[in-house]
Amino acid sequence: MQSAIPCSLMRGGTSKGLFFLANNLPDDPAARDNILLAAMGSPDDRQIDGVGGAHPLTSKVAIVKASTHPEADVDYLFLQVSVDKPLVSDSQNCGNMLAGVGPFAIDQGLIKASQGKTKVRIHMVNTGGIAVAEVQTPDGRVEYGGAARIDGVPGNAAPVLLEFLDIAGSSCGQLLPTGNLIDHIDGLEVTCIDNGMPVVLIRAKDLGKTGYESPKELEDDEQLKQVIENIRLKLGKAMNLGDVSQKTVPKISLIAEPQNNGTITTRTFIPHRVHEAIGVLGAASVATACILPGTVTESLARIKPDNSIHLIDVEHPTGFFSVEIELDKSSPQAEIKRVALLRTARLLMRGEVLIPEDLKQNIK
Ligand code: NQM
Repeated sequence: MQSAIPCSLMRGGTSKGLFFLANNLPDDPAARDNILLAAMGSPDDRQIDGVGGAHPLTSKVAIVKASTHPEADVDYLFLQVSVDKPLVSDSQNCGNMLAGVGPFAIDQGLIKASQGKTKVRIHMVNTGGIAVAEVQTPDGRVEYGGAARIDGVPGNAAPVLLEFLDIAGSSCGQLLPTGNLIDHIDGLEVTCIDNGMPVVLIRAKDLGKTGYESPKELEDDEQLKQVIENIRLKLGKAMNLGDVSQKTVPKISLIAEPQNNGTITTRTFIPHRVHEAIGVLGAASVATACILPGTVTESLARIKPDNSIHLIDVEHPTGFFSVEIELDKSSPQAEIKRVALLRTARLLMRGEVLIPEDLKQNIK
């Protein structure tokens, strides 16, 4: 006999993973993590004995519950389940899985849907900010089908609009975690930024790359990966993230001039594999660096004439990620007022994940 835990398998943006109601998992993090490792089939390169997809982008978990936060409807805890190590990390948020949280909360009856569209206010437990997701709910139920398209996902689906009001410094305490627009490390100029996700931007050409390589080409370059990991470990401390050797932040984005009329091109290490696209909050951080004068993006990014709302098209290996950033021009430093973007999500399967007998004592 195995133990059965109710959950849903969902695509959120360009990621995929299991969504659980918190009361179906143990409260104790160690017991919970053992169950999640078993559910995903980690550690194993192929995750053959679990439902994980053998890549960090498909080895993700969202845990959702009704919120006690005064400004939120639900709490969302994101957990990254390592593919090849017995490790579950809450050190980062995930804006792609976030796209599935509103639909999941409505499907599970945590929130009552309105007629037409339903706004779900989500407390992002990992970083503490609030996101508002607008979910399509004609007839008072989640509609997954629709005409919206996002790069990195075939076909189309119902739009899920995501809006963030307070994500600057989400993990590092401030937008520019080192206090500088440019830092010098190992002979390179970099920009460290956290507008929802801690990211280090490096000009690809400074690392001997074009910035237009495929993820596989970059992943096959062992020397490059070592250089990037050394920089990441050093900058983790400088960005107030402490020892990041077991953490999945900061991300490293190699940047280059846009190739397809966008604002900038990116190739993003997350941090040991290269993203097939770019993370949601990762894109928000890169886009923000593009509108700050004096960062390493300055000679590369093509920014349209200045106004209070910037639409930044972040190019990535499988297309574009468009991020809208509204600045508060009345504040002396033109503070970021709002970040908005489009995602889609889809419920793929609903049921129970089965956990081996020896973990049974940990299951509620
Ligand atoms: O940056 C991958 C993803 C992510 C994270 C990663 C994300 C985000 O695409 O908000 O969505 O950078 O680890 O799921």
